Amino acid sequence: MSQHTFAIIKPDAVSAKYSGQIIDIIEKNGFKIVKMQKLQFTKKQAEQFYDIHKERPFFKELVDFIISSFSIIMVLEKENAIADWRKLMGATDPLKADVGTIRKMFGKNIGNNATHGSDGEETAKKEIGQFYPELVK
Ligand code: FUP
Repeated sequence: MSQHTFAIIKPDAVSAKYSGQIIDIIEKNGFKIVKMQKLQFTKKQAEQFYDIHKERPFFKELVDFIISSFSIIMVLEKENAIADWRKLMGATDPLKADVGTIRKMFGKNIGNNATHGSDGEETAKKEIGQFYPELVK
């Protein structure tokens, strides 16, 4: 069954002009881009988006990074979209990510790791709903 996931091309990758290459990889791997928007997260949007990490030591760093510059947010559609997008991104730490994954190719370090992807069905619904409530009704 077709599934939606929430993806972000993060400020490090947008600033480095990797967006085109990353979007190309997304399309070549069979994802349909249902929604796409370039925006700069506000502090409020970032804190809501990352609220599951609010007790973790890197929370402030995470928020400061995502609000630092423009991101591209997307809703991707595909069979098994959530797991397949995470597989295509690779491990959170680009140094540990497999060859051929987006984070290996475009990520700098565990914070500046080029992309985000929802980690499960509930998270996908929450993340998509923050920006596109009409899709999760
Ligand atoms: P992922 O689901 O792969 O994005 O990874 P996590 O949910 O574990 O982490 C979310 C974000 O927090 C990562 F994209 C980067 C950041 N992070 C750190 O900055 N330091 C850490 O030790 C772990 C995660």
